[in-house]
Amino acid sequence: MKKIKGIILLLCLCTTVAAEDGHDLWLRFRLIDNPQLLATYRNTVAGFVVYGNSPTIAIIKNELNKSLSALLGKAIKENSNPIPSSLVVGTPSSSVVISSLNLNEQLSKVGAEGFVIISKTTGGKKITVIAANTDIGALHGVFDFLRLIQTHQDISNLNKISFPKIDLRILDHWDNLNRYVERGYAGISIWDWHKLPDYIDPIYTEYARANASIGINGTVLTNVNANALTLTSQYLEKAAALANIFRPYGIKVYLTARFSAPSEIGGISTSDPLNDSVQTWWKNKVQEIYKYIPDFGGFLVKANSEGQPGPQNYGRTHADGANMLADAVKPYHGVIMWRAFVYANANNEDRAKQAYEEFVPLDGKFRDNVLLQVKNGPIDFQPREPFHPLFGSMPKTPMMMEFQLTQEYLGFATHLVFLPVMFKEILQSDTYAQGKGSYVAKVIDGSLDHHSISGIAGVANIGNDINWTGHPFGQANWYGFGRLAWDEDLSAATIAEEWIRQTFSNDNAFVSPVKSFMLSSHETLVNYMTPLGLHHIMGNGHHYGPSPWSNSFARADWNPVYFHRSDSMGIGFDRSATGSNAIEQYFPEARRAWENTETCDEKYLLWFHHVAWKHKMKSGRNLWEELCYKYYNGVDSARKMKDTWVKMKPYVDSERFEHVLGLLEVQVKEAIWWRNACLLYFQTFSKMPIPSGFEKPDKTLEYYESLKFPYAPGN
Ligand code: GCW
Repeated sequence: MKKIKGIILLLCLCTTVAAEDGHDLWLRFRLIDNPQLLATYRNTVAGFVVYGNSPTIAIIKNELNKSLSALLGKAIKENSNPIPSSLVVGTPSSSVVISSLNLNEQLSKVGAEGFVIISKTTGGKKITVIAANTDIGALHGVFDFLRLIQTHQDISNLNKISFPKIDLRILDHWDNLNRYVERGYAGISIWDWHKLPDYIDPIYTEYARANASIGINGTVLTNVNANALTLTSQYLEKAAALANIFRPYGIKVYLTARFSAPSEIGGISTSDPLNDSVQTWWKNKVQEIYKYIPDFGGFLVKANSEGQPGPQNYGRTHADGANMLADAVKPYHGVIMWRAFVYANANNEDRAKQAYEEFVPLDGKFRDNVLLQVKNGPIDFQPREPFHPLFGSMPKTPMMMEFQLTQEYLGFATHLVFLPVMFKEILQSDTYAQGKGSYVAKVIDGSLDHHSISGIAGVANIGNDINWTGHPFGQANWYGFGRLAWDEDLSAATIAEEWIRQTFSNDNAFVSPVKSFMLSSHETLVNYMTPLGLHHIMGNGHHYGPSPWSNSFARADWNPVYFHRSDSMGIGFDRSATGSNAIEQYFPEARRAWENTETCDEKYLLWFHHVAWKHKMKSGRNLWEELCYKYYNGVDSARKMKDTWVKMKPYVDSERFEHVLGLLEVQVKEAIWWRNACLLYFQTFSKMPIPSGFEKPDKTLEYYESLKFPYAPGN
């Protein structure tokens, strides 16, 4: 009996894919399951030689030994000299072998972080070389090489150079010192401040490794809604312990600076940036920080926004505030990332216009180590927004992109949405700031205005959940952000495919359908949440679920009704010349695509126009029918995504299969909720029926309006 049970167990183990909790991310390094490929890989990489001597080099050796051995199913070890079929890693200064290969021309292009991977024959031996100018560059090259193998690429004849166009590639953590993550949906913060600096959780090294593998080189540890205590020696010591872990992975630590810190923890009666004692306080504080963290990156600041203190509290400008901090970090080569997410309570102007009005007059007034960090769109990380009009409008100021990876407005960690599609939509938008081809990407990488510094940030979706991001597919957004930050020219399709192959399977029967639904997942979500340019119609405060009827905030521009403006005539926010004229903040050529209701790109129709319910759309349907069509279409696509996933069962371990399936079921349910609630509500204005053929909402508007979520996460 025992024997039979044993055989059954063995059979089960052989036929199912081993359970995985997702913790390994895209760094799973499972044995190559294609025998032919495995043989060629084994022939190409029989051993490795790594030159140099630094903590980073130690990391490289360990990574190659562990990961190559796992991928190739046999021990791949370090040799002291290149043997035939070696992988050879190093810099010209650490290795005579590398310097004799004459890679100067290639290496002159890759800077401090890039690398060259090239197949060579030297002394009659065929070798694969990963060369860089620094050990960090070599580490990036090693991860790239491992990615080639993990995604089953041909590595027999490589000739590749790769380097980032954007200097600062940063994750912003909205993590509080009590480990609560603002807008976090994947558990609590991975920074265990209480136990730091004495207990170093292994998760910190895993975090650094994962980021290094995709080229992220900075992390802002703390929330932009900042706590002055972060800057006390007690916490600096803790931040320094993290910086020590991250350093050999090429990752710098940044902190958020609470503007009123001089008064809150410095005992000064003011925090006026033009006050001498305040300036001295910051200089001393910065000096102290650099004692703890010699390669500290600098500060990220949210000032005079949503209740945060800032220079305007003292009658000063954003430039005065940023420059004071910039002067303090300048001697140490630090930077200030000053956020442009600014809109005022008292200001009656269209919220979409306020940041532009505030900052454009300050162009040219910032120190050269200040970057202005701008959200992708002018309102607030909505499922779809046109690009922010500040891009291209401040040529004298380096402008950083801020994307949000955590899905505050895109279904929390429950909805599957592959964000690189949306990121690409923004990066590829043409600002026309200097004529055709003035893409947002070129503003960000500094090439349009010839800036010497550039940056991009993603608000992290990471927490202490076993799989890091809550939703297993949330990892793709972290991965995709890093990959795009490294190379904005990568297509969303390439990134999705890389990620699927590393995270799940190289089997095309899996890769192709999953890639296809990932690529359409953003449009799917936009359709069932905010089609045709609708925005900001989610639940008040917690931002969970639909709530287009909400009008309870005293502050108009926090209320959904402010944004959709439905009435008996039509729906949408008139930002054209007849309305708030926000459209004027765009360059004429860019504006052209949107300024006329008849010709406006329908993706943004209700963003820029208040449109009559019976307005004829390009499809021939009227606006109301089109709205219904989009909402129903979104739900259908969500259902199809779930149906496709069901068919993927044979290719995925049961743990991750069931997890994703369960979440897709919630996503479909919530998509229906969004559709029904929004259409029933908008119908009270359009007074037209939901077209025949569509399933009828199964609940009433009153029911949807009665739902309350006092404990929705992340708030
Ligand atoms: O979208 C809003 C969020 C706030 C956030 C703010 C910001 C950190 O609801 O939670 O605060 O944006 O970006 O500053």
